[in-house]
Amino acid sequence: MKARFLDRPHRRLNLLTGEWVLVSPHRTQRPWQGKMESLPPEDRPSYDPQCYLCPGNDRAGGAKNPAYDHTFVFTNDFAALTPFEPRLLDDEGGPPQSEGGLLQAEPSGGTCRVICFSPRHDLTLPEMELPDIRRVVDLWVGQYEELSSRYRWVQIFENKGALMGCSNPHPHGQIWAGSFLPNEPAKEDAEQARYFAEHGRPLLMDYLKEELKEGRRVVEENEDWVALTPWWAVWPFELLLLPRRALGSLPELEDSERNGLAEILKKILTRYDNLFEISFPYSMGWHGRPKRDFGHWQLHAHFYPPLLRSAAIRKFLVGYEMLAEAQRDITAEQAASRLRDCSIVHYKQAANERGASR
Ligand code: H2U
Ligand code: ZN
Repeated sequence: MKARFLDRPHRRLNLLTGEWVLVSPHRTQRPWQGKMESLPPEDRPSYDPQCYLCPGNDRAGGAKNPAYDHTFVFTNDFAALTPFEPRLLDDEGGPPQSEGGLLQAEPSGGTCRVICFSPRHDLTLPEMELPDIRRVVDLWVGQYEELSSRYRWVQIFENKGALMGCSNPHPHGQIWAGSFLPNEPAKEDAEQARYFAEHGRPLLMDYLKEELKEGRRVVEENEDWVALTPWWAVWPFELLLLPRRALGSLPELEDSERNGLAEILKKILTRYDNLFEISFPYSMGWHGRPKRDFGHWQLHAHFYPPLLRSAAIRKFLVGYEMLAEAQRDITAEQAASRLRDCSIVHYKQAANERGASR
């Protein structure tokens, strides 16, 4: 690809969604007098009596958490998806239909769960020990296994940081499982199926091969996994995490691949935290094959962090992005290089070690 072309405004195609993104490489040099995010305090106690996720504490609605030692899962007390009630449809004679048929609705059943990664209120994934991150991986696998036998789409995700709307700093994620295929995976399914029909190979496997050949967007890799800033990234430091081998969903991961996943997670999330020396906010989630016979679908995880130039300046998806199309300010290559420059030793651990050696 010609370098000078990529220095000027251009568009890139998102292979997974079929949508274009506008890239404006030099826009980050503009002056900034807009919103500066205030930073949450970094020092948290290992147990917070007010936290609704800490072991032994009360939750809203009267439930009480057990004194858990590692991970803990419960059904969300304010679930966005609730079990399907066929009786409701029978009583009302099916979903409402407007006279001209333009106002459509369909039933949606499901369940929502909250998954606590650790009993420790003060930790985040990158600060946890590898065996404890592996426990989170196993929890994701087990939950996916159970819920995917009952639901069409199981969305495992983590909202991290107040900036992403996370209500509590206690390390946790969520699962929303529902009877329908939501918009984002539906787009990814269509694009992956189309490519597979044309080429007979999974789209993301061919894409990964190309990325590994070029190398510029690869941030971290090990024997089983590769983390890269995708060619079409929209969020400033977006990452796509891919297994090296063609596989569709989390339960297909071998034992060694689960260990490798824990290891690469610790590294990329440490790089994230080290970038601005803060607990880096993001939304991340797994996209696994929605049906067992979908050979075109490659398992992957997305990481969408909102921060752009510092711990205090975030990217807003507004204006042009809402009304026309997604746009980004630094290139995916610049972002990858910034992340590669970050240490894989967490800044808090480095500070502790400096303190201890004094
Ligand atoms: P966040 O990941 O966005 O912080 O969400 C935490 C979830 O925890 C949120 O979906 C649930 C909220 O509904 N919750 C409970 O299930 N019980 C509680 O007592 C408080 C919060
Ligand atoms: Zn807590």
